Amino acid sequence: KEIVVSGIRSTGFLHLGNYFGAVRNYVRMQDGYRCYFFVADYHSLTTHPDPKDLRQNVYRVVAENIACGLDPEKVALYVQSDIPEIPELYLLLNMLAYKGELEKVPTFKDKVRQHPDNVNAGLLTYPVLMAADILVHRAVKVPVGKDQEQHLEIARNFAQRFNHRYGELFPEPYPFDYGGGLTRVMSLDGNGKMSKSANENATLYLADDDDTIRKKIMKAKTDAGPSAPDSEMPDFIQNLFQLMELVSAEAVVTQFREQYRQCNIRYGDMKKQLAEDMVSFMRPIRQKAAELQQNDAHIQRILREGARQARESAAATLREARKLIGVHYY
Ligand code: AQP
Repeated sequence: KEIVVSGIRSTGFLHLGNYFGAVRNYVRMQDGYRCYFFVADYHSLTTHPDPKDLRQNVYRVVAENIACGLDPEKVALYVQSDIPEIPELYLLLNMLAYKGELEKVPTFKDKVRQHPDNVNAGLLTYPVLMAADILVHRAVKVPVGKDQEQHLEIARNFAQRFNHRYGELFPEPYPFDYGGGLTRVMSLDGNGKMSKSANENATLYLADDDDTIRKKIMKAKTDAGPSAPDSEMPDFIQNLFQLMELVSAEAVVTQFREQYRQCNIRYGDMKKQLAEDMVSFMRPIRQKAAELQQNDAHIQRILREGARQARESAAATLREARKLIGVHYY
């Protein structure tokens, strides 16, 4: 089976962007691939260093993934910090990563803008740790949202450099999505991507209750509507249609698309429909996640078993890497 890796940072509540860009594909891939899915707790420390939130955030990510349909019997579900081979490979890859190229990464530049008082080396070397997460299992497919595309390109560069310098070890990992192209769910206010740490009133969290979902959707950004038939759709309207495609019946989506095309769409009606369908879609996920979060022992068992499987795979890769580099003396 082809090897798949992907991770989610433990930086807060999962939202629809995480679901749409990542978790939905994890669930679809779990039968046909050998999957390693993890909670990226080390990655979260670059921007969320508070120890008091970490544990709960990690447990929540696990519970929400399972509530979305991920089956820990089929995949290795683990926490990044349980696999010491990841930081070891990260160190080795750091020798192949250059300061100049890391400084040019757009997500690094964004973070510098957002947190000018905390431009730590972990932030700069984030793509190196991410490459280690993936290469440690010699994965070929990485289900991620569009925001991770460039990080994957960097991971491929590191794989190539390692292979070139020391000998063939790593296949090149590519981002993966079932649809045509990687997904990007926008924030409901139309400002950038939906994210755990962005405007919470414009982010749909999997944990939001029915009324909160309705309120947020009804406030989503819209405009005066198309002025001419077949006029181009602004990205924030495309976003609403994209969400609708996820949760509403096909006939309903077609009907609103047709209204848009004919310039007689009423966004109030569209949002009401979307809100109700979203509520029905999200309710069982929220309930299941809440139930799972009552049972720490169950989550711990899952994480222990996931770590066991992930370590087996990671240790095999590191044995090979050390051998190729020459780091074995007796
Ligand atoms: N808006 C999105 N659309 C599509 N996919 C998305 N992903 C995140 N946002 C969107 C995908 O979800 C996976 C986990 O990403 P993350 O842990 O980096 O999540 P985040 O929501 O971006 O949260 P943070 O921690 O708050 O990060 P920043 O600092 O970016 O705001 C990935 O596969 C990602 O592509």
